[in-house]
Amino acid sequence: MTTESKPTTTQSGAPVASDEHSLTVGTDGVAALHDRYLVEKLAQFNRERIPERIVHAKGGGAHGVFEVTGDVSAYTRAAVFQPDTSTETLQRFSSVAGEQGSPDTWRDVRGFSVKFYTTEGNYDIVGNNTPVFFIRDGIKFPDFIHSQKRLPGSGLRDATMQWDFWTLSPESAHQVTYLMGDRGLPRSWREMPGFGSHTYQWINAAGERFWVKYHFASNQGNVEMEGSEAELIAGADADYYRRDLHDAIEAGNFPSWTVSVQIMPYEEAKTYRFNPFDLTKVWPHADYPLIELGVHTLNRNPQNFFAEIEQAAFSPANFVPGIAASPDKMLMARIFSYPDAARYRVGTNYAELPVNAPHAAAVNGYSQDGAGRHHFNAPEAPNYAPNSLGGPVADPLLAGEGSWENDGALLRAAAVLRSEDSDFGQAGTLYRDVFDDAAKARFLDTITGAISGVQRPEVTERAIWYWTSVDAQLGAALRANLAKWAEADMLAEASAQYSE
Ligand code: HDE
Repeated sequence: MTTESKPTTTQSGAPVASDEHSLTVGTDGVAALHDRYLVEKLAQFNRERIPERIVHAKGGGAHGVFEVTGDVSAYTRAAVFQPDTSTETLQRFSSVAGEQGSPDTWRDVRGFSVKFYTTEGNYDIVGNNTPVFFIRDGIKFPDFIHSQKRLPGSGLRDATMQWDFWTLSPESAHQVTYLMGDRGLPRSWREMPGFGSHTYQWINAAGERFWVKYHFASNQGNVEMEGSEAELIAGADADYYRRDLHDAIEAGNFPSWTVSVQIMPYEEAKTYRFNPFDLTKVWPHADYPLIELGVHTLNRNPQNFFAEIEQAAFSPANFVPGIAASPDKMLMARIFSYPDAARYRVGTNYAELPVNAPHAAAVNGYSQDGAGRHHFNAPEAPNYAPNSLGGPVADPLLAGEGSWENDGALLRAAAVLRSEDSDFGQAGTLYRDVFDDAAKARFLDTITGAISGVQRPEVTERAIWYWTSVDAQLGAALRANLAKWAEADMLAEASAQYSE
């Protein structure tokens, strides 16, 4: 031990004798079970991992600040969004389908989660780098994810099941167009946008309600990479995005996003030409222009990745007064799912961890005990409500919850279709009007490559129908391209056999 070093101790603080030699009978004898430090060291090691997130397992993140630059006080009373407010934040980026060690640059949607440590409690926006999603009812989510992850038998990912699910779920077309387009391969997390994706409700100080969508525009610009480059990087540096974010922040090059909202008056949702709560649709900016809200900047790397990023629990259920849910079935399923996942993955009292607890608001309540509990009220505080002992009191005015009218029988059915509720319409617009010619060509190559892996002809045929429904010319080009690729494959196979 040098004079500067502190003595190594057990977890209970007592000095230990050695980190090199276990206690044995003689130099080559059996190990003693009562070497409590050896036992502690191995047992702790066995428990270092917590279950990885079932989706969005691979990610990274940083701390930051959100500064309000606009004035949306007419639409929400939320303290975090009032003029000139500045709020501490945590952001996590992620890939969806890959596991913890998967390469960052595999084609995928990217997660975009922001936790705002507001004075009224923590508010989380848990979104993606795309404004829409693959499905519109949460009951389909486990099936969708199964189809994108691995076959239960071989443990391999499988193009046949991916396309089987997508083409039997045509509401996926808009999001699959994003995924197979350039948006599926951002050059870095810094150079991609973020979206809250769902429609949320805002409530102002007078109790008036609005529908809102969040947009985070990268101030680094939107930059993507080509498929061939992404594949090379996947092999050379699996942590490419994580490293990029860490190094940029370490160098003082702080990435930022300009945050805007689209706002729909409450009543307009009832008669808008498509269901404005459908997560497979975007709201045209011509109808609902972007209104600037603020700037989000990431400026501090985590000191401990596990404590601050792996154990971070984001949840669309974390609302604050003046911000609420909307009648989107996906959002409702998520409001259940995220805290449930955190209780399983991190533990019953996950919300007490420094990264998850509020930083600018107090926690007063009646929940108690459970594994790992360390926050508790004074012994004289009552642990039940109502009480006459001065315990905390629930206050609906303070809570500022949202609301909407609902009427109808309890049933299982899709929402009633409106005039522009087609599954393929917005996907076609994205392909035709947003992609330029070069992007269209890359897109065709990407879907041809992906569908070439399908092993069942009826699924391939359905995939051609799916893209024909998005755009007839695209469907025809896909059919021709698939035939060309198959022929090239057959020729390559034949020449390989000939040379054997
Ligand atoms: Fe998630 N999602 N999700 N998701 N999601 C999770 O939460 C789920 C959906 C998103 O950085 C899980 O703690 C359901 C849409 C992000 O830690 C889980 C449904 C959007 C992250 C879960 C959806 C997302 C997650 C995995 C359908 C964008 C990473 C473990 C109703 C708008 C958060 C966990 C982070 C993570 C469930 C759909 C984004 C299982 C049931 C739509 C960014 O709870």
